[in-house]
Amino acid sequence: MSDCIFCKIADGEIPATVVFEDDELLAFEDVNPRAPVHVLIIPKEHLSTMNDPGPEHETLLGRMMLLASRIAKERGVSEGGYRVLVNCNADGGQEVFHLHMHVIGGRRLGPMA
Ligand code: DGP
Repeated sequence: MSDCIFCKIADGEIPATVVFEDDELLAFEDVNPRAPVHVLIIPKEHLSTMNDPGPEHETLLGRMMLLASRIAKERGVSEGGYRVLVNCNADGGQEVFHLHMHVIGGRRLGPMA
């Protein structure tokens, strides 16, 4: 999608600190980290929100979750604990309308707001 900032990151038009990439997924450091570990996982396919995936995206979503687990292990936060979340639309606090999963850890996060 031409005006989507995360599509531009996936296309290499906007720089990001990439931590994982394959043909379907990209993971990169959040520009405004809320914790020592704050990585975003996106599908390269443009899906705007968590409302958009269909049955055909089942494997893709599963791969995103598995990648979150892998990144947490690689960053050394898996045993201490971490949070995986997806914000959806206005009430969910979504700011960038390209589906993304946050992997946040490295400090005591406390209860969900
Ligand atoms: P959300 O509220 O779930 O839509 O969070 C969007 C996140 O995306 C937010 O934590 C900041 C991050 N972000 C926004 N623009 C950029 C960018 O250009 N580069 C990177 N690396 N992260 C960005």
